[in-house]
Amino acid sequence: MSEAGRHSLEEIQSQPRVWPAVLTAVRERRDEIMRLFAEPEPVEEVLFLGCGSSYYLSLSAAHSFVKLLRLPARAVPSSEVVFYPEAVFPRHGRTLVVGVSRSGETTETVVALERAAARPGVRVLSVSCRPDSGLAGLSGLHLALPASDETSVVMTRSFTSMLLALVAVAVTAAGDEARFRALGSLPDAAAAVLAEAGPVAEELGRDGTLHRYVFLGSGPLYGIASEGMLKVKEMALTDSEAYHSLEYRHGPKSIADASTLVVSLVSGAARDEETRLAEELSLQGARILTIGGEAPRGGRAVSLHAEGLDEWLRAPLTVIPLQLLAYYRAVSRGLDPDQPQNLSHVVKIGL
Ligand code: F1P
Repeated sequence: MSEAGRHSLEEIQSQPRVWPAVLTAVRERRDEIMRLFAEPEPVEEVLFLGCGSSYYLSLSAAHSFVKLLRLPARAVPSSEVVFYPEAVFPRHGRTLVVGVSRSGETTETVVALERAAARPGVRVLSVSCRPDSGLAGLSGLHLALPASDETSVVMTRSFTSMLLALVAVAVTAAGDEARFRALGSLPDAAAAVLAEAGPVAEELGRDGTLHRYVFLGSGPLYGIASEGMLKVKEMALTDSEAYHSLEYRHGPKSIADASTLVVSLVSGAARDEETRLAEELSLQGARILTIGGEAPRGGRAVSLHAEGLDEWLRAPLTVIPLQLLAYYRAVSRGLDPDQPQNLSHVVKIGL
């Protein structure tokens, strides 16, 4: 194996090994999690803050909070809280603000969390990969996942680990023991996805006829599609786009052709329509890769090895083929996905 991308590949492949520690970290804080949601009064709404990959994983996590806790939950980029607080906090409610950041040091997220924590009725949960992160001191409860931290600039296992932690928090707060046990099956499923997706991602990632990557996802998978888009841009310096699946018909599909790879993340709720869309795009000439569903004739498919698991619980698995695709695309272009051009491990600015 060449040196370029060594850390990214190791970190992608380590996901089945590091996820059990994530579930343990959440399990150990069970009582504190229950108290955070219930005291002094039950939480009324949840707001996730993050930047880049941490924002995208928050988009997906918000869906699991809505589904499992029946609470209004949404995610916004941290900078929106800094510059447009009145749009983000339209009223004073009992809000749980969840700060998400691998480093725990990204300026917008630290400032947004400081400002959110100062508002009446707000309680703060944060998740990062650093126990000594700047977010910890701002939070009523801080979940640190040090085994999921990374050497590579781009986020891979930290993305899935922080997403898994937040899904596990929602399951814990819902008191749903059966679903918590079901999460325990994800590391084995991740190993199976890695094994199946590897050769497919390598073949497509090395295919020099593909010049545009499009990621489609609905509901909890839109944040995952966005992360796929970001991985391909960051690691492989390749044009990529992400859309809510059916939005793709509303204009963007006009330029899908044989040089376009459409990666369709197949959901639970919109499965039939997403399958029809993939068939339509294949007939138009685009190349298709489906994740978690049937591929149209001539397309490729990767399964998630998690039948029976709700779509918002299996979301962390869905990211793995996208990480591999970006990795192989990068190394086939002679790039080093560990150190992408113009990017740094943490973004610190003067706010
Ligand atoms: C997130 C982030 C990444 C991006 C870049 C800089 O930071 O913006 O999404 O890939 O490497 O950091 P964090 O707040 O999660 O540490």
